[in-house]
Amino acid sequence: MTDPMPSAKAVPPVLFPGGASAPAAAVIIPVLNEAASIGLVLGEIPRGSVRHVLVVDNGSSDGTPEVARAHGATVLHEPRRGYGAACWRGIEALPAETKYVVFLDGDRSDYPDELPKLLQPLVDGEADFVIGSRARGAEAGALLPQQRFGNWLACRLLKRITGETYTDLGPFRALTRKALERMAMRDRGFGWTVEMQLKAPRLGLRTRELPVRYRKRIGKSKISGTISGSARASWTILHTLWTYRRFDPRDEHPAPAAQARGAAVP
Ligand SMILES: Nc1nc2c(ncn2[C@@H]2O[C@H](COP(=O)(O)OP(=O)(O)OP(=O)(O)O)[C@@H](O)[C@H]2O)c(=O)[nH]1
Ligand SMILES: [Mg+2]
Repeated sequence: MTDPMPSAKAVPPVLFPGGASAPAAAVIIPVLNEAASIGLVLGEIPRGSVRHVLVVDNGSSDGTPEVARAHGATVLHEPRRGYGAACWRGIEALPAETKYVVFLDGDRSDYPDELPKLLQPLVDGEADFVIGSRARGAEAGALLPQQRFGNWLACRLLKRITGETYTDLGPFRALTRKALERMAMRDRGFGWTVEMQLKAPRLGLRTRELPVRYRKRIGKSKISGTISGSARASWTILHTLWTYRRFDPRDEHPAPAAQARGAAVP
C-alpha cells in the first residue's frame, strides 16, 4: 500500500513572496499549459497569506513552469498525467512545517484574493475542511451548463451516500494537513474533489462551504469546455462515488480501479 502521506522531499520549496510571517499554509496549483494565466494567479495571491506555493506541471509546452518560477512559486514536475496526480505530487513535496493546504486552479477562474477567507476557519480551529462554493458566485458563462448539471448530480449523490449537504465540487478549497492525511487520497484524476467530499463526513471532519466568486478561464479549456473532456470528468466523478460509497475509515482502503483511469487529459 502506498504511504498515505509521504514525508517532505529533500528539495525545500522556496518561500513565497511575503511568506515569512504568514500562517503555515501551502498552496498547490496543478497546471497544464497555463502560461497565459499562471502569472496572474500567482500575482493575485495576497502577500503574507501563505508561506509556500507549489505549482505542479505535467509537461506543459508553453513555458508555464518558467512563468510560475518568475512569480515566486516552487515548480514541481509530475510525469503522470492527471489533475489528482499533480495534486498528489504537491502533497509529497509539502514542507514539514505546513499545517494548512490550499488547492487552487491555475486558469484564473477562481479569485486568489479569497484565499485568506478560506484559510481563516482552519487557522481559528473552527473547521478542518473549507470548500469554496461557486454555486452563487459564478459570473455568467463561467460555469457551463454541463458543469452545473454535473455538480448538482454529484452533490445529490453525495447527500444520499453520506448525508452531507454540498452545493459544489469547487476546486478552490483548503484543509488542515491532518485532515488531508486522514483522507489518504487515491484518485489521480478528476475524481479528486469528489473523493475528498465523500470521505470528509465519514472521517467526522468539520466541513464548511463558503461562497466564492468564479470567472471565465483564461486560455484553452481542457475539460469542461469539450464534450469528450466533460464526459471523461463525469465518468470519473461517478466512478469515484461508486468506489467509495461504502468507505469506512476503520476498514482498509478499497483499491479503486479508476485510480489512474480518467486521469489522462488531452
Ligand atoms: N498538472 C496537471 N494539471 C492539470 C491537468 N489537467 C488540468 N490541469 C490543471 O488543473 C486545473 C483545472 O483544470 P481546467 O482545465 O481548468 O478544468 P475545468 O476548470 O474543469 O475546465 P475548464 O476550465 O473549462 O478547462 C487547471 O489549472 C489546469 O491547468 C493535468 O493533467 N495535469
Ligand atoms: Mg478551469
